[in-house]
Amino acid sequence: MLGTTTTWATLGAIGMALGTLPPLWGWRTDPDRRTHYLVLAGVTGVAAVAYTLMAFDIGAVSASGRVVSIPRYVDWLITTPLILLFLAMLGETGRGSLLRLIVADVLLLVLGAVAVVIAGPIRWIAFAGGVFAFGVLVYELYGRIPRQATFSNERTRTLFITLRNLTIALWTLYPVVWILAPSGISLLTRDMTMLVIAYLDLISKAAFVALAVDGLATLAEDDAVDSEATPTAD
Ligand code: RET
Repeated sequence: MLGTTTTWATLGAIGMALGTLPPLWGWRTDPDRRTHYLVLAGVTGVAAVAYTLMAFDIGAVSASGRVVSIPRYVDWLITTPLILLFLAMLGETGRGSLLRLIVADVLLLVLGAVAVVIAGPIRWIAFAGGVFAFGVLVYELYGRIPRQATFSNERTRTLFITLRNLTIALWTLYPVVWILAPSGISLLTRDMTMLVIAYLDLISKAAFVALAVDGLATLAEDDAVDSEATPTAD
């Protein structure tokens, strides 16, 4: 059984479940940043459920001779907006930019899923549309948000930049894997694709969440030092 889709999905489920523990701990201990921690727990928590379903091969649909995993795309549709929401919360850039990010994100995922299931060359047009939407998302994260952001302090800005760079670097690999996988030119088998995507998902979710929790904990320590230094200030 080693090396099959089931094995990688099971390992993914375990990794995501473990990755949910640090934000739950933060949620209990830091009442000032409960929403931040809840968003982070959602990222890995939802993925843990999706990977459990995939480990049991639930929700795999065949179309045009290819398999699209419904739990995978539903997971992405819920959790990638949560990742973007967390980044937008750090920058406090307002609703407009969050909306642009989420519309671009949902669009690229829907186009990617459509491109898996439809037949003929038109699927490559859907894929190209997805890549274009990804370009809009990158522009927003690299260009606009850093210009408009009102970071509450330097540490928050650094945390944003670290997490944003990790996100863009890893997300860029997904369309590359899409092309190499059975969805594209079939250079990778279905098992290998599951391994590579599980690995990418673990870094872009569990590692993102771990770094974010660490960053939030440092911000909480700073708050504590500040209030000790100026006990009368609110
Ligand atoms: C697709 C194909 C269409 C073009 C593009 C894609 C990008 C997908 C991305 C997925 C990110 C998923 C993450 C999951 C975390 O667990 C849909 C493959 C651009 C960026 C971060």
